[in-house]
Amino acid sequence: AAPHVKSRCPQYPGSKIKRFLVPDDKVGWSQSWPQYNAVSHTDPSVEKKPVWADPDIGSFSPKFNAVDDGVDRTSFDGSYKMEKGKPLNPHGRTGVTGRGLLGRWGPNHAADPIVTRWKIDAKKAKISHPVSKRPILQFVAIKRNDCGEWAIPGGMVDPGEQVSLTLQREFSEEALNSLTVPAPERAKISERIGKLFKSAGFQVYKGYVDDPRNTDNSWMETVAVNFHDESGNSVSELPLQAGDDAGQVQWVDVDASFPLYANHSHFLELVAKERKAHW
Ligand code: RP5
Ligand code: MG
Ligand code: MG
Repeated sequence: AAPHVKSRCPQYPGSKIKRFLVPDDKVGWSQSWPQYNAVSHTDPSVEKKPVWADPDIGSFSPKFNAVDDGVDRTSFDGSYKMEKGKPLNPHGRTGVTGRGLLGRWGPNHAADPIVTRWKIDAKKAKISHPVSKRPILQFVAIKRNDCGEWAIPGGMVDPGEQVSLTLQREFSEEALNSLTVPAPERAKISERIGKLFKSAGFQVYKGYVDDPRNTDNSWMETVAVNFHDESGNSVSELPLQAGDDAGQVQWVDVDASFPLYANHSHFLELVAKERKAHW
């Protein structure tokens, strides 16, 4: 696999921290590099000991590479190594040690709902791309409040939570603003999207996320699932409204040139391939 890139972004998000620069050929832990001097950083929001974060190592020794007290500390990449009691990022060096903005030591599990429909014209005919000649997919994208980048409306899996529920809950919170709409409306929303999310969906990706928050000891992993509204009459008809950690929400054309957060673009490429859509 290509070495992670966003996980080595020069400036650590939400801070003034500059990562220790890691060249491509020094990413892998198997490359000995005595001069490596990563910057230690754990964000104050994590040090405050919120419910979603682990305590500091030392006072805390969870079962790594296992499901521990409802928290999934296993990695999709297999067994990860430990160094001085801390998990080692399976994709290599990042230039930062500690947890940065992430709550968990080791893998931080998320789920990414990719909700799609076909782009149609006024007569409801599918629109094809002039160059690729393939029909254009659209997906529900949110603009993240933390960094201003467009992204899939994903979120963290709560301890003990089924991933299928995380997918639906995060979509409802970020793209339909379920946390603040009045109760009767919320019921209508959950009925409508419940049908779409109960359908099998296409599992697009399962594994490491090249997320800018990753460190040598903490990293993101996700399960990305595509829920496709083929007829355009389920979610397509719901009014989108940004909520929680999303500042904006809209249907965006699936296209290689649209920049997205972390490696979300890769997930959309896989969706486009599966649906034989334009990329
Ligand atoms: C990304 O962070 C995942 O792919 C997912 O979209 C997201 C989860 O983090 P939050 O949105 O909860 O910050 O790595
Ligand atoms: Mg969320
Ligand atoms: Mg989110």
